[in-house]
Amino acid sequence: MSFPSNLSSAEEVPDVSYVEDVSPGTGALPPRAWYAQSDAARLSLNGRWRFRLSATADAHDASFAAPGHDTSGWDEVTVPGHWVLQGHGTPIYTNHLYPFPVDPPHVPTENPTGDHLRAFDLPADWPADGDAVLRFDGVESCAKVWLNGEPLGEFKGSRLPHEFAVGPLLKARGNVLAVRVHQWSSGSYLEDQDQWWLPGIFRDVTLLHRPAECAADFFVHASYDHVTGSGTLRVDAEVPGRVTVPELGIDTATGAPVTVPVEPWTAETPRLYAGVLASGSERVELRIGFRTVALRDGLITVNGTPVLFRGVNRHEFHPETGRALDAATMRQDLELMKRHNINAVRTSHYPPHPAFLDLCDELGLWVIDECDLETHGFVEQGWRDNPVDDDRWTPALLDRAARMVERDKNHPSVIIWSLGNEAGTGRGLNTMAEWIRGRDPERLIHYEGDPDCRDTDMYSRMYASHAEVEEIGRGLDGGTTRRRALPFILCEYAHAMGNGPGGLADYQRLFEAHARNQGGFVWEWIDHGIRDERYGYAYGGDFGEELHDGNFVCDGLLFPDRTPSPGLAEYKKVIEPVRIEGDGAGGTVRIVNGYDFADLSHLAFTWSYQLDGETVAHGPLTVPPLAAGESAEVKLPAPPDAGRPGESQWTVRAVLAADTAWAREGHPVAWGQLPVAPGAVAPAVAGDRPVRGDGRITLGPASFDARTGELRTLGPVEVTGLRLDVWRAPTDNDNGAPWQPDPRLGPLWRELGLHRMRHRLDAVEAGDDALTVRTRVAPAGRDVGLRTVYRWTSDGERLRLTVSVTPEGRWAVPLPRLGIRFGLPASYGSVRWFGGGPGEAYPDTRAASMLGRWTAEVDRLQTPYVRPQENGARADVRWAELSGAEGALRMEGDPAFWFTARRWTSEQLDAAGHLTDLVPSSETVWVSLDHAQQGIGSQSCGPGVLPGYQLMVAPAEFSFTFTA
Ligand code: IPT
Repeated sequence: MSFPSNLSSAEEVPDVSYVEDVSPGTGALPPRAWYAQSDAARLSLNGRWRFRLSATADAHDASFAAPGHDTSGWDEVTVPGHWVLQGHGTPIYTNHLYPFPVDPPHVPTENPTGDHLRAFDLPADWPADGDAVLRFDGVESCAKVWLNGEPLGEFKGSRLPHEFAVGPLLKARGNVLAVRVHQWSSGSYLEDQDQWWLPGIFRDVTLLHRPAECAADFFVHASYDHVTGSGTLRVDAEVPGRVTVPELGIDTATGAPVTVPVEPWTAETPRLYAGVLASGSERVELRIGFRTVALRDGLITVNGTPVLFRGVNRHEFHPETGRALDAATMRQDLELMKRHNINAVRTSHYPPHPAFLDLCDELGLWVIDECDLETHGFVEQGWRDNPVDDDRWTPALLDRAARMVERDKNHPSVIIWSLGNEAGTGRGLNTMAEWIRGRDPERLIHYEGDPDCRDTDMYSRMYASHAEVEEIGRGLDGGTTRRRALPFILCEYAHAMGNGPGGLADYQRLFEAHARNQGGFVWEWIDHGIRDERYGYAYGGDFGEELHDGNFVCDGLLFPDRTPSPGLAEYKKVIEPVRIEGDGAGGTVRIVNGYDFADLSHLAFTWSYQLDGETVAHGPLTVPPLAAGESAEVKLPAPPDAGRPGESQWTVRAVLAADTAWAREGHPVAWGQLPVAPGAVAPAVAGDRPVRGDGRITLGPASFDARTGELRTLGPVEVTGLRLDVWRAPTDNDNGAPWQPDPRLGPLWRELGLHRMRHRLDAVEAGDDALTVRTRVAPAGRDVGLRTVYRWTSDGERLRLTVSVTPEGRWAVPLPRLGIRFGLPASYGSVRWFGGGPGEAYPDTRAASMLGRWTAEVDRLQTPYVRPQENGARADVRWAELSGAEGALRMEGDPAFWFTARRWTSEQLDAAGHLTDLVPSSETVWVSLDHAQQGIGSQSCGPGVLPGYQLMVAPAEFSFTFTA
């Protein structure tokens, strides 16, 4: 923190009553449409600004705003940016708790306040006539602004634009813009979103020339009549002018509707027409998308067709710059979404940078634009004193609604306005909805917090269980009469915290089976881990916060650096817009076009044929350009294996036939595998006899400790610690959320002692044809146990292990995993396998796991969850080979198994709080061959693991064959 050196006694305590005033502010211009392209001059004021941080709102008077103020003791920050990410103070993470006493509208005296100063000259060609406005696109949470020493006003509403008229104050040279930003204000009570508290001028600051007859505000109405195929354009403008769309031959007055044949805009076919609004002396470029949004027969329709949302919730986040995002990052987010078959985004929980919506128009995404409003912390007091139910706050709420709608109303991608998130219920919300409906009856309204749907056009929920989604889909959920007639969406589901989310495919089936269920939005797009030297990525508590919610802020489908997590690969597969199904032996494949609008002409299809995972033939597949919703049985070629033995299958893929704005030709969109013939039954591994001698028992290629029965060597390879394993480092979803009714398995497992199982040796029996080791595996202090018998056989070359597990006692919880674990020398670092891949999979996250031959280094098998936890299993592995100094060790499963290998143990993984705590062993690679795994679910916020994916304790037997 830097304190000023020039505090003079002449300074007076400034009046900062506006900070706690519930009003939205004073002095700003009325909100209007935001647009990027106009021929009016503009000057970006982004860049380095002089900066002084004070501990309280009233530490300094306004003298700093006057030109000539001595800032020699000041620091500098980058605008857009947050000062807490630039070495001044620290971020705070809370989910819903206010990090200050709840006493609305008061805020603490300790109120970090950043004075920002920026001097600028007008460019030489700045027009001499006309006016100018100064625009702030986002400042958290309250700012007071001066230009050349003159106060312009003050405002709240962090993620909304504010403009001030500044024309008469501007000078050609030596302008001084002063902005005082307070971290806490009455506005903070309305901005209790689950995210980091990050004060600062975090979006652009721009000076805009306003020519004498400028476009001012305008509203583009562009509807589409799906019956006639025509579009109607009407641009209402505050200042009259002309609207031209050359491609459509349109040249009309503002306010006058024109109807012409057009191609409609949809998220799948984002057809935009370039137009110009010319009013007086300004020309604004328009990008017009014709589309009509309506509630029809109880469904959300666009251009007459119901849509299915395959959505995500997107917070604005960058690991270094917080909510200050550059254009490249915004585009990257959207390209990644499109490449992963995502078609919708909810701008949780505030309007995004406006340029993001331009990109949504261009690339094609359905957008729920959400207002900057959340009062979640009031839930702690049963919603008493909730600002949304207190008329004194209503002007602030209406101001926020208007700033969102006016700014974003010209985007075809925005089809739904959302009043906000988690704000309870109240008259203020009703008033917002009423105003929005009056201003823009051509879009629908969303809000999740009112189960009676008084203000909304859809019934929306978060984290409803599969069973409840099914009930809602069938219309059996009851509710108010109004609600019963409404479509349903899950505005949040599938909490993507850590490993997971599980159960996505099961949700998707329910969305596709019931028309009322119009899809959902996964929570959430990206982990909000802050880049940090000590922790790699920091989360709540890492900055010493008094109140915090730990790594609940890392719950995205992307890691903080925007690398896709396995959850995103899974989501892509589950929501793929083309289904490729069938029984491979039948000679055909069924192709279902699951798009709502597009036909399949933009895709190319291929087939390939695998024998034991290896592709032996491939070629193009001709698929008719099916219209949306249509399907066809397509003939496959004759199987190319001509009766060769082995496991065989078809893999059919749909890829982009040509480059698009978001991916190149050949980009994979959908795939399916059709099994043809199962693999051969493994031959018996028997005949050899165990031989005792010199403290060892040898059996075929292996040697064992004669006393303990432990495997010591397998051919030339040393093996350590091979034994039954039931523990996994609990995932965030295992640990569960306290508000969920399901048992929280992580804590229960620990209480039971599954992380400290003891292995009692009962017998080592060297028989005629097998070495049998009898044990009982159980935790101290409990009477439950697993009788475990290891039976080793060999044919002289290969070694086979059969593990038989018999539970004893009453097991009330599922197991984390059931399998064996052992250590190999560290050189065993390369893996080849035939099974599911290339990525991680668990019982309820395995849709994206493709059967084939894969290779990877052990280090690359790890999934870097920001808080370390169980990860990295590969599903359905028939065999795996680990290569090291002594050659390859092959492991075949009977049946197929889950394969995991890592350079630390599950216990070390469990003990780590951050990735930087994981230190690879220089001696051992730990290998887990699991017969079964507990599913993942999404109980870190939502429902737990569905019954079908639970690893219930029951007798089990499984075998592995080793060859070294
Ligand atoms: C829900 C919130 O809307 C969202 O912002 C986020 O906090 C999410 O949960 C969890 O990460 S509210 C929750 C109490 C259901």
